[in-house]
Amino acid sequence: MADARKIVFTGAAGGVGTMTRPLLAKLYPGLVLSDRVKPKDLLASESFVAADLTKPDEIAALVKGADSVIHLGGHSVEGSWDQILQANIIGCYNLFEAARQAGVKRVIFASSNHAVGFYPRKRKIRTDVTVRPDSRYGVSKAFGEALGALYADKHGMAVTCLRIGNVGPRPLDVRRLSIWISPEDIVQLFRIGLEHPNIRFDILYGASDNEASWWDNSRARQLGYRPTGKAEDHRAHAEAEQAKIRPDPVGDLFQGGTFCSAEFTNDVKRAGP
Ligand code: 15L
Repeated sequence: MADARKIVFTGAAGGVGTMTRPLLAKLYPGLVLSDRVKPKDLLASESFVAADLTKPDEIAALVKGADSVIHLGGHSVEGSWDQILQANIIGCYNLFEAARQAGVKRVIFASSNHAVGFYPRKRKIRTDVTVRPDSRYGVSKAFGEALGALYADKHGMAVTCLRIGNVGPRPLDVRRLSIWISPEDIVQLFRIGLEHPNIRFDILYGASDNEASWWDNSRARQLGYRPTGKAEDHRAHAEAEQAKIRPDPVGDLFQGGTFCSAEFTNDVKRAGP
């Protein structure tokens, strides 16, 4: 039976949107997808509203009457300051503000591991560490988390920020053995954000059950998260792919990898906590 709630899913045409849509369609028939361009393969149970995050009127029309929003929209990698500013800073503000005005109760915000990318790989971190972004993109994700906290504390919105590692069918390289998440597991986290009665403001790591994890995800487990993906099952593939990549003297030390080494001009001993 269709969920009576209107649930909006931004960034539906992007990589994570494309991987999770078929799973979400089964759980939430009636899901309202949004992006700037319509996905070609719209299912009968999905509807689509085109909207540009930088246009407040379009976002207001999108979230009107919505109960919840899964916000994946925006620029999903490092970009120029203007790209990040428009899509991830102004766009994220427009989304939260339109959601508040429309009385949206829950927002799931796609944050990223790059909000904390300058933590060394040898350190296991919890979700309450100081942010250490590794890029303008990472800064925008820290900004989105801060906005989420503001709307939760000031307006009572139930906000779940997912510091997503890397979503895909399997880990792409050795770094991803620590941060990989399967599409099924990220959908579990979306469901927690959409349904768990105890959410006020939470930051959770978007990672599967990875033996080599750098993250303490005990809060997610407390909320019922039971990941089924195990990066170790794909170690041989990840190592074979890693062998094709040149060593990165900066990126290989830090959790954010190449996002840390890009544009890096510091002495490596002075970087990270
Ligand atoms: C991210 O935040 C990006 O959206 C994704 O494209 C990957 O680069 C991922 O992080 C990663 O760290 O592997």
